[in-house]
Amino acid sequence: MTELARIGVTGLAVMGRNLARNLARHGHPVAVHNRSYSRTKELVEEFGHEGTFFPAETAEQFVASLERPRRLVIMVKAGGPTDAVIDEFAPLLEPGDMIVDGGNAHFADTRRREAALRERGIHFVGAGISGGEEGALHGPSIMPGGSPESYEALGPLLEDISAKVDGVPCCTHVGPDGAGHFVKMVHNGIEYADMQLIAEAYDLLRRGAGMEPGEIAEVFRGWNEGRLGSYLIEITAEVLAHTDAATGKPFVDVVTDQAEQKGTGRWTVQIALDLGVPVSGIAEAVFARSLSGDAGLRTAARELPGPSGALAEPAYSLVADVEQALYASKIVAYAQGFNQIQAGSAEYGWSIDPGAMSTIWRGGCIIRAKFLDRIKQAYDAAPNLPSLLVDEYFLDAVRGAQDAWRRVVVTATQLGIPAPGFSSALAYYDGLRAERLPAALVQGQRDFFGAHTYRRVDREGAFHVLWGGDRSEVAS
Ligand code: NBP
Repeated sequence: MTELARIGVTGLAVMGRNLARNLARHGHPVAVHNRSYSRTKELVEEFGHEGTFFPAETAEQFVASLERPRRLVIMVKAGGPTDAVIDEFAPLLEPGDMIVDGGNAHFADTRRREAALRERGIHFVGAGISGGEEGALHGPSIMPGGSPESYEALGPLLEDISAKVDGVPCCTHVGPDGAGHFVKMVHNGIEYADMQLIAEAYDLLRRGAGMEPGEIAEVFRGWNEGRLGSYLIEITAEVLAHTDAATGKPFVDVVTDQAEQKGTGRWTVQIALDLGVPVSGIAEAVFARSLSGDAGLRTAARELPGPSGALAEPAYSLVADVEQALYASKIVAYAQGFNQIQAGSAEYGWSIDPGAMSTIWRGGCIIRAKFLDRIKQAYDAAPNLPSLLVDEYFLDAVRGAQDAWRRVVVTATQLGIPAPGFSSALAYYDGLRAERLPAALVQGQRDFFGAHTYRRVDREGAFHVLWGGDRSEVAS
């Protein structure tokens, strides 16, 4: 009997190529295919010795080289190319076969594709994959959606090639249809928030405390040994310590200060608006990137008056305060992201286990961090936790951090250093804990101009004041 491939990967740019190599290195015979055959050839020529590859020039050859039920992974550019590849391969497949989309698809597209392929008996699995190029090769965090049945056939393979932390794979079945891509989207949103908070911490230490990038790198190295320990803190230290070879200047000083984005952060905020979940940390991060990128507006506004941005004396005590502010704001960003996952899960009936998500984010992915263990513990203790902020550990952490957090926001404001992540996180926190919010006044305004009615604190029902008349209250 001819040997067949256990799984196939089509789309062999950086991600697909490394994922295929990862599968082969784990002893899984893998079929490989790409629109332009040159990539397929290159992969096999360069890395053929790493395992068993079945190079295919055509879609038909590719499908024919897969054992049944077929497992076919698509790793192409998200959007139109994914649909084009599905249209090409679906007619060649049989009921029971599985298509995995490992690209960064919008979860709504995944829902649409899953429903259409389900009609034809084909399982469509939208799988979020995080960790970039290196993760795909050495072990990413994998967030697969789709049917539980398809996970039975795919799960062991995906878990095998995923990152492991304490022997636990960073891959689990997230939930049906688009659940995997939804969770990957929120993961990326949290990544945006995390990066923005770190950038604000750097800005405060650089401009506020007057520290040099090399010194700040050392601070980040120290933080990485503590509760903030994470991939993003670790690489921040590396970037800050790097010197530009051409000029001898700190690398961070020769890079244009205009952050780019590919869209997953924006999606997270758009969907959060639809779900009515405040993810202000993620939103501020997306807006901060947009502001940084609007060169024309920034040039036009350069002369706006404000403080100079430096403390009178170098203030090394700011370092400890910023660490506290960073930790507290990070907790808020994650709390908001997990609330969005819970809201999405309720909206679409996905039954996502938030504790399991923190488990699979502990390794492989960009937001891997020590404190994800704490998040797991929090959801294990209370699966329906309304907010991470009310978990005992995080409550204690924020209680301990908040004086410093408030000082940092005040200092940033006084120095004219923008800290939208730190300050919006604090505003969210204060909003949550307020006994009375000014929303009562907003309800009054809405009733005044639009007769939108309001509810009372002391009686059931909806009411309206006859604002244009004698201002008596009527039940509506
Ligand atoms: P790209 O997103 O750069 O896509 C390039 C691949 O798509 C090539 O294989 C290309 O084939 C193929 N392709 C295109 Br473009 N249009 C096609 C079409 N109409 N039909 C068939 N194939 C088509 O690759 P990537 O950076 O490896 O990312 C792959 C997926 O993984 C994306 O969805 C990405 O968002 C996601 N992702 C990337 C990262 C990362 O760090 N890069 C991390 C996590 C997820 P060709 O060779 O013939 O042009």
